[in-house]
Amino acid sequence: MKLVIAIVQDDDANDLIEEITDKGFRVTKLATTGGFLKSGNTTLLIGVEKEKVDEVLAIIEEVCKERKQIISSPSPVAGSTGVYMPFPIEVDVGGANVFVVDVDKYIKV
Ligand code: 2BA
Repeated sequence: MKLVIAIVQDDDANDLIEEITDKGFRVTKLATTGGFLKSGNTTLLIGVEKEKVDEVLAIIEEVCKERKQIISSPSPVAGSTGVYMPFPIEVDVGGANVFVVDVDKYIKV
């Protein structure tokens, strides 16, 4: 048995959980905080048979793949008195950090 630990963006978490459970896997969601940005992310614990790990990794890759997104960022109008104009900027979103850990023993009592 393996434990897949996936740290993903909050925005991707629900889609990923849905996809994982639809495919018959079991998952636990933890609300976590990144040490660098000190902002929220989501850690999923997925216990899975060894031969199914690649299937789980493929789902994570599909749902969480890095992509570009246009967001609207307010920018101060030069020389104005606090008037802000939104302007579009392209940012990278998505991606996942995944650890696959050997599980010595799993019991459910
Ligand atoms: P990522 O490398 O994609 O990491 C996203 C989150 O995944 C991290 O959030 C952390 O919660 C977790 N994570 C990544 N690698 C890990 C590991 N080896 N062990 C445990 N948890 C791990 P943050 O720590 O808030 O980092 C957010 C983003 O800031 C990172 O995205 C990376 O792009 C950047 N970053 C992190 N540490 C950095 C550093 N020392 N210097 C420059 N940029 C850094």
